[in-house]
Amino acid sequence: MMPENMDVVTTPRGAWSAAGAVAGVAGLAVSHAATMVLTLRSSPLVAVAELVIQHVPGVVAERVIEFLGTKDKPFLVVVIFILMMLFAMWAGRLAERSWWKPILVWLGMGGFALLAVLTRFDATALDYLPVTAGVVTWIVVLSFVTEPLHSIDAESDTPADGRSRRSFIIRSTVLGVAGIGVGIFGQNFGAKRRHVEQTRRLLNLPITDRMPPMGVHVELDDLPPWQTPNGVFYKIHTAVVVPTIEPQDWSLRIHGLVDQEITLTYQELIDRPIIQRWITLNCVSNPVGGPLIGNAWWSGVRLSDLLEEAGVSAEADAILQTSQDGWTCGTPIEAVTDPERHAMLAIGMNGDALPIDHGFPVRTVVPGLYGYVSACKWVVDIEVTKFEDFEAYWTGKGWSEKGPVKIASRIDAPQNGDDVEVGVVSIGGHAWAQHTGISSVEVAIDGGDWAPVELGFVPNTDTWVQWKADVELEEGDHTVLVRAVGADGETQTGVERDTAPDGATGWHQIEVTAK
Ligand SMILES: Nc1nc2c(c(=O)[nH]1)N[C@H]1C(S)=C(S)[C@@H](COP(=O)(O)O)O[C@H]1N2
Ligand SMILES: [Mo]
Repeated sequence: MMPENMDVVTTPRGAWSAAGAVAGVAGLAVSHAATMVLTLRSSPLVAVAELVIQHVPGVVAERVIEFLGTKDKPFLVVVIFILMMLFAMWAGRLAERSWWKPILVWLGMGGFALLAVLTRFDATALDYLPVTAGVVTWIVVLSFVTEPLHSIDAESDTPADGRSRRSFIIRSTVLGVAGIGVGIFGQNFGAKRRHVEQTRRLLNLPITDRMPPMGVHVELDDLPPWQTPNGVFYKIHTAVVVPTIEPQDWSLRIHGLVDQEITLTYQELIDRPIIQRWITLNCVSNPVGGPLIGNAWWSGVRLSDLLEEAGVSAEADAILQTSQDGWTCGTPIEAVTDPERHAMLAIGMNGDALPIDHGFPVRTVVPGLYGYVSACKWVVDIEVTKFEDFEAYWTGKGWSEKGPVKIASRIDAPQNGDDVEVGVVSIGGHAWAQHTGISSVEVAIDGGDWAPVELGFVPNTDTWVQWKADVELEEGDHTVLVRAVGADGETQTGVERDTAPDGATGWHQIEVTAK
């Protein structure tokens, strides 16, 4: 028989260590998940192991490798993991008497991991994210799991203590399991994205790469290129975790007010005639002078052909597009049924298969309309319908139902606040009025008269155009204003309006100092 007082125990130190271990595992799992979801190369834990390998003296490393054969790296990762868990348990024990000491331990470990991650030669700007996510998880989980421990009375054993113990056990179990769950999700998602990325790279699509046409660039080195490379093309989507779709799993259904529904597989889509065009895409949320615009060589299947095959009913005035992640947009029917507009289901961007973040395997591109009403990424469903019968994602949030691109212009060089040399200064930038075209661009210095500038070549009216002006600047501060005139005779308005509900207006202005 056990004596009655056998289970009169103090808050066991083991409980504090266990809490630290739970937080430690959860944080590592979250950082691993973040690494996988962002498709970064390797987790902070692995980065730390690599840093150690780099800095261990050669002889030691050789001995270890000799001893362990090819298992040296997993072995090192396990050793680092155990070390981190010891630190985590220490942080847990510190939490008994102090709220800030454990945080110091976490920050120390995080700092070391950050060093390991950022000193890698292929570090990217995103690499700090998994470490940050891990440190935040450590801090939050530890304080949450240890909270009930604080109310356990070390001297006596009351019923309230029993409740606190139970609460502690439940919290640590739930968070431990949740942490591991997140890690497994991240692992699977990351593996999926890597797989889709591999499929994407191996695709042999009937598309071609194209150099920008002669003459599109004005002679000014500081301008961004006329063709925006995929890697720096702006990205806008509501999905936190973007869809990863294997081409063979993709299909598109065109239905609604049509004579005959069409369902297309990826293979059926790419077997159709392919059109390729230079088209500038821009976002309604782009402020005056802002960066949410890019120009690419798009390859795809003409949407008007497909809609003609489906047979659009005369009463339809819109298509409602839905992406695999449930985002929707409504596009005016005339913009997608007019063959001259070249609206397309794009499969290629700048000669490559569409990047995952830009809508792989298929997205819509409609020249002349802002992205939020037209450029559905990961598109899987097109319903021919009427505007009065639906509300799309952004129009349900106060943005205009229709979003034709407004004429606009931007100064790219010099930049606001730059110092320039006294004398002749070259100023340049971009102007656009997609599907209308730009007839001229003008600049005004220090509130003076508008003067026309030199324009680059454009292959069609759907791209932006580069412009350049050489102006004479005396010593001192100067303002530069730009405005564009459309091929339809419309002069860009100077009235300043916000991006909502249908696109910003106003002239882009910069200030420079000539020295
Ligand atoms: N599925 C989906 N497609 C989308 C969006 C989105 O949030 N989800 N955003 C739209 C918006 S607002 C713009 S401006 C363009 C941006 O396309 P990009 O990310 O390829 O530059 O995509 C459009 N297509
Ligand atoms: Mo947008």
